[in-house]
Amino acid sequence: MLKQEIEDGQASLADPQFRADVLTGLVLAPRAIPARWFYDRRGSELFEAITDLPEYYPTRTEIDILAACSDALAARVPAGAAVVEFGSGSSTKTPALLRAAKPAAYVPIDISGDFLRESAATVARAFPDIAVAPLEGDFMRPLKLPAAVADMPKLGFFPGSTIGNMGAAGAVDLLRSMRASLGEGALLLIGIDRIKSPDVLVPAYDDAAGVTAAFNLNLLERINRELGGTIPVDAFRHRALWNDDRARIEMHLEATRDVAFAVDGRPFAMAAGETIHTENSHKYGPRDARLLLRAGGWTPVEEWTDTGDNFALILAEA
Ligand code: AVJ
Repeated sequence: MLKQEIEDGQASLADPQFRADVLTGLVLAPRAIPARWFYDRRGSELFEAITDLPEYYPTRTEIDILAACSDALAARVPAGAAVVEFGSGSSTKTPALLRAAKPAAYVPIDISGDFLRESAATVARAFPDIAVAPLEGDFMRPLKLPAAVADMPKLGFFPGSTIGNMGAAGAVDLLRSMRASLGEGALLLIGIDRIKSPDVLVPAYDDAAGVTAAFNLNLLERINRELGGTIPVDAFRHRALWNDDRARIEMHLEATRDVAFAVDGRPFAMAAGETIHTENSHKYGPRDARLLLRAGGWTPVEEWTDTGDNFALILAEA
């Protein structure tokens, strides 16, 4: 087989949506690729490493809040409930929630089937009294929950401020489809990162050890691996900046010299200083967050924060 045929063969194994998003994103002005494509195996490992960084406060702050509010939360959750986790990934925050909410069932939802089955099995072993019913799918759209939980009260769980990756319109759409999946009267516990000083925010996305830089640059490696790309990764650098007008951290990949490369056989050129926009992480003030929830069809009922008000866990009702 010719080298090109082998490469074409590999390229054709890639997710067609990934290829489409990269090929269209590289010709947008400004260039942009959706953040969801960070999470191949290597990207997921790098994200786990980010959550342990001293500068990356959200994960540890949210876990502390969850531990501190567990009695108050338990008092709000009806008996015999089903916890439905959107984008469960490696389910790191799940044990703290399950200990507090003591549900009858747990439904982790994730797009990555491998990850999903692994973490569902881990949770099932640790909580033998809870029925675990994993659901493989894209939670951006309304989903039909497993029949076994149909008649149980629902508690949706959407931690990590993942909603911050979306702009206002996308976040409202997502909240509405969660409401459609969970039904009238359901509860939703959602983690939302607060607006705070750029002196805290920027280092959280541009750490001294360079893990976030590696996470961002891995997107280019993934394009090279899966889409037959020839991007010179060493000609790019990680940039993280606070966009105060839009209340968001932005991550970009900046070309440090003029570069020419191919992806899937198509040629691209970038001048030194040009960027590819790879992620937005929107932050919300207390009222902003509640307004967002209301726009998405959810009524806030209680919220918990850390002493520094760095991060919020909000409980809302459909
Ligand atoms: C997983 C989207 C919540 O925005 O803080 C962390 C992703 N990117 N460091 C975030 C991320 C760079 C993270 N979310």
